[in-house]
Amino acid sequence: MLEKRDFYINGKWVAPIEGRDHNVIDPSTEEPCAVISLGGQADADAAVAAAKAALPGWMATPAAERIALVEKLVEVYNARADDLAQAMSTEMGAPISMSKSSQVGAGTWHLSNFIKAAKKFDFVRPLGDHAPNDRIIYEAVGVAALITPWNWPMNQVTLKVGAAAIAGCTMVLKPSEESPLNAMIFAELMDEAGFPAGVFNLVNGDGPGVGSTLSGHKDVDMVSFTGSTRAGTLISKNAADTLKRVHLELGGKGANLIFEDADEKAVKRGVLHMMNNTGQSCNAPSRMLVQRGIYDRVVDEAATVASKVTVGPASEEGNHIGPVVNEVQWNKIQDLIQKGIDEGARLVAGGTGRPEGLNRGFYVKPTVFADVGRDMTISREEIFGPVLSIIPFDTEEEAVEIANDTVYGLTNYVQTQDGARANRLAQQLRSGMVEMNGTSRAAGSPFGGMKQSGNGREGGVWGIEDFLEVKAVSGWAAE
Ligand code: TXE
Repeated sequence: MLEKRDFYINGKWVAPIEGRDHNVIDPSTEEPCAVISLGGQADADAAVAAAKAALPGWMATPAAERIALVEKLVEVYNARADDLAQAMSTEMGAPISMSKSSQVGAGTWHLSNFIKAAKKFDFVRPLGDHAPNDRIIYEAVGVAALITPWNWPMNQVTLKVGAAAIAGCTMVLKPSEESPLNAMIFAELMDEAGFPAGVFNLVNGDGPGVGSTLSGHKDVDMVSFTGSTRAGTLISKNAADTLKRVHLELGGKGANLIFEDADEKAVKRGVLHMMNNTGQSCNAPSRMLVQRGIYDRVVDEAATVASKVTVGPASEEGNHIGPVVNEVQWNKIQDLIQKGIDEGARLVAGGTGRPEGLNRGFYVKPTVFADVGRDMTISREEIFGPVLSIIPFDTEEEAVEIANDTVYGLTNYVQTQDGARANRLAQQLRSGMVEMNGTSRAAGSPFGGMKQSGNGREGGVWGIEDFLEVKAVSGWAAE
């Protein structure tokens, strides 16, 4: 069992001031795989003080030097990719092949995109030809608290740390208490890359403890949070007293609109996308909206595809799906599947209980419901498990109305070979992202949501700008 009780503050691994032991549980086996410390207010205070002290020096560091350190980070990150993947598979249950490819790979991708965007970014620029003595200075927001979840752990950590570092912010990372181990390796990498002491700090803790201390802290200028809408609301309220900037990337209930002219792989792609990461993605296409003329065929195909998705331990190579992260999530998913049945949706694949032969571990059956009513609980709540809801529609207008009839607005998907319709829908769907016909957003594209899916954007130049203030200067002297 690993002993990982320390925090990374001011360039050193230090013992907690108020730590209490916390078992990290391997969801594939339900056994503890490490003991970490959950810190308290004093630990959060110490990390914030270090970040505050390092801020002036880091802000004054030329952008090119900050970028060079992020380049070094990519190098050391890639060299430790296997360790990162191993840690996250053990603590959050992503199958090892997937951890190595998409989970850890996402970090390399985001950091590289930030570097490209930053090299073209003018931190000081003219207002315009009409105002030769005006300048716009893009300046770090200040000390940033970065609070991350467990589902795509390195994806989320790199999106925040990479952007904050390039912008000139100093930071305190509080990773999820469910997936602290890969974040601790990441802290070693920040150290190895050579970031000055205090620029990056890591404190483990839970939401009500370290999380809420950071979001309410008077010396924290910004909170960047990814997680549940529930916690995002609490963070916003807690941050209100100090009016700090709050960036939120929250839940989703994405619709995948499948029209009669969709390409032949659309249904399989939609089901597998839903099951990816065991359904634990905020942008999962969890509502499949299907046009009536192909409805029966699509339901049959979706059920067949889902029933062929295999489930197994994270340590096994292959393209199966792993367990969900913990018992709370497992119970929540079971309750929602049961609600789907009780409220009258037609179960066509999966169901409650563990898949055959997997009696220990938080495994869920890949599940598909057909004839789902738009007001049923499974249509409205983010399930965060491998559960797909299929809903019929007749017209394009009706499809848009159903898709937009949710408190969330993160990602929607459209499957049609009619280009004019696809473009029309891209404008009508109320979400931060719309992906057509199996395409995925290119490097540097912004990630984020509307409505209760949050605010702000991560990735590329937009991600960097979220950590920057815009300062207007007049009377700039000619140089
Ligand atoms: O999330 P929490 P949970 C959704 C998904 C899932 C549900 C619950 O629907 O089923 O959330 O997951 C920290 N102040 N998403 O309970 O609690 C917490 O310590 C400050 C969507 O695991 O939001 C952790 O670091 N911080 C999502 C982080 O918030 C607080 C990813 C996430 O935990 C806090 C994960 C507080 N009061 C879950 N309370 C996505 N957008 O991808 C908790 N935290």
